[in-house]
Amino acid sequence: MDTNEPNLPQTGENKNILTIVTVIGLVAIIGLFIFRTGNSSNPQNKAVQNGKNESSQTQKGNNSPSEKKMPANIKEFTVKASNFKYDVTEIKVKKGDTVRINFINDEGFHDWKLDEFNASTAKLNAGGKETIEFYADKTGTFEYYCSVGKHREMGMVGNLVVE
Ligand SMILES: [Cu+2]
Repeated sequence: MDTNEPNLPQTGENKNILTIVTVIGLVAIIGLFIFRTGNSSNPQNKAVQNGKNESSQTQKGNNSPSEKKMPANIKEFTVKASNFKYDVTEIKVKKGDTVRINFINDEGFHDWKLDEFNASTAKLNAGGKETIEFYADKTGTFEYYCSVGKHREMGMVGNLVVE
């Protein structure tokens, strides 16, 4: 209805509009003030919320790139080497496990190597230790072995079974 007569030069009406605009402006300013005060009176809530947001973001950051590799399923084994064998010759895990090998060389010069998973320790002297980890992403039976000299042919081997 007002839009039908927008150019009416009635100063009275213009004044009314000005008043209304002023009142709306004041209400908006007061509302903004109350809103701000309300927020700043709860700094703890804000901090907690921020903390929550940050922690959930960090968790997301950890989860998304390696969701399958989450360390929920770390299977840990200690394998000792001597001349010319391992004390553990069968390791069984499930597909999706992260396998951790604590390799200890008790005697001689040996390593622990598993080609299919690109896993290997350094060649260690007696008394040497090394821990390696790899992700068992496929099922099957895979032979781990010592790559020093002819140790593999001499029977310095074992099997990783991924079910
Ligand atoms: Cu060896």
